[in-house]
Amino acid sequence: MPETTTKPRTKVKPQTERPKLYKVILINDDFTPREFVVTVLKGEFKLSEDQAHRIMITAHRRGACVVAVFTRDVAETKATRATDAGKAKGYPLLFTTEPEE
Ligand code: NFA
Repeated sequence: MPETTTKPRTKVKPQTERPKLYKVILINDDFTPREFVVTVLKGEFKLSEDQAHRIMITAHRRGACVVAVFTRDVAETKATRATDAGKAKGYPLLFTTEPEE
């Protein structure tokens, strides 16, 4: 009977893990001027005038709107910078972050 030998095998974890993504969410308020919101969206999130305007209007009508998704660090940095841009002008403009499902 031929002997069967088994080679030791090392289980390698597949390199397919992606970082969890976080949404940056624009919150509506009654005070921040529309055009200022558009300017911040263009500057911080590199959106076109058209994209920025759509997101601003969606937040204005529905209360909030997802701006974009990023890794956690990038999402938090951008949300903070965009919120601070409003704060610097005395506006209550707010961007939050939330993990994607
Ligand atoms: N609701 C604000 C206004 O009417 C505009 C706005 C939109 C503010 C989206 C914040 C977020 N001036």
